[in-house]
Amino acid sequence: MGFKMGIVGLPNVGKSTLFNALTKTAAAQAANFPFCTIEPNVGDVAVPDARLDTLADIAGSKQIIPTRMTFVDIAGLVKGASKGEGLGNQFLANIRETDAIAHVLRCFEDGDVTHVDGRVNPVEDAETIETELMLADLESVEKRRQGLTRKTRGGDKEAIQQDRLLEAAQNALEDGKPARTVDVDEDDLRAWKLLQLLTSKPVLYVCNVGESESATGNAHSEAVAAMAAAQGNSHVIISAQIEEEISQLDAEEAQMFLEEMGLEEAGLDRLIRAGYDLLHLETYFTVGPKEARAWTIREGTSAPKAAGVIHGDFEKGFIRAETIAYDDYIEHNGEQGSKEAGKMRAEGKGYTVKDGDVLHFLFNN
Ligand SMILES: Nc1nc2c(ncn2[C@@H]2O[C@H](COP(=O)(O)OP(=O)(O)O)[C@@H](O)[C@H]2O)c(=O)[nH]1
Ligand SMILES: [Mg+2]
Repeated sequence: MGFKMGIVGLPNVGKSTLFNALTKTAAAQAANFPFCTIEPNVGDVAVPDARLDTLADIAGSKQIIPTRMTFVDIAGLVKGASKGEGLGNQFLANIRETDAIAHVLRCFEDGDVTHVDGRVNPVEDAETIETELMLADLESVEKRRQGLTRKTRGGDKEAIQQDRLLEAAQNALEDGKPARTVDVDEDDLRAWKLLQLLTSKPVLYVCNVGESESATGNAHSEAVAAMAAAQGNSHVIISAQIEEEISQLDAEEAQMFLEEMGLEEAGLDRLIRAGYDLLHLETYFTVGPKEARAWTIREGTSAPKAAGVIHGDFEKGFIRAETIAYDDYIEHNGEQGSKEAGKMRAEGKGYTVKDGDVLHFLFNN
């Protein structure tokens, strides 16, 4: 299925530096893991999860395969972008295809790096970008509503639903609010998603701070944190430059470097996990002597749908899922021990997979 985060922000805020750090780390892992980078501005990165290593250890798995998330470096966002300035429409289309937005904000002071507006003010920068995205949304909403009038008059149910949702978005946008502030009913969620409004995507602010500030943040990142909290959005503090340096080190060197900087873990790991949370994603595992593997699902996914992430046939022919909760698997030292302790459950079609479940699917061909 593959979840995609678009990295957006004004020019010179550190988007590409961050993207390069992400993909360099991924490239370094590519020796161990199958499949890697696709296009110059698109990269697949492993979702860090210590549980996977623990499971592999217990099962003696030969191979460890983490689950992945895609990052896209989206260039060209400037003031006037909604009117086609910069790369305008092209990058707006790129954003449309993403599931969520990582909005990079410059929080570092560095006289050598030009800020497009000549000053460092991440909160205003965030507003500049959000305004462009809202303008682009407003334009597309108006256009689409016009395009729907004939069908809505004709009583087309789907068109009427679309128009109702577009109207709600239009009201919010005209109020200066992003489409993500619209309350959408469960029944409308699918249609709402299909509208692919730029400002309906969940957003995560990435505060790019100076090298010496990555552990503590600074006054700029504090301002962003306050803004994010007021909006109900989350933020992470990262130094893109440090992350790029770390991405060039081997694991042991990286650990030493992190300790020197007073960091518990690489900022990239925090960023990837924050993206995972933002999208309400969960992980389940398949574990055996050959491989231990992590799979991504949305919160609330049924067992057959979860099986479908591995292969469509698993979903179609789904019979049941032999299920062991992660904690049980650890406590009883693997599958055999869990089975003997009565901790392996046979779950049917109605089961909602839980984060950390170790699953084995039975299906008809
Ligand atoms: N001092 C400092 N410079 C940075 C940092 N992050 C990026 N830069 C520099 O800012 C410039 C623009 O970065 P880039 O990643 O290309 O920005 P983009 O236009 O958003 O993709 C480059 O010269 C980077 O080396 C940082 O954390 N600190
Ligand atoms: Mg760039």
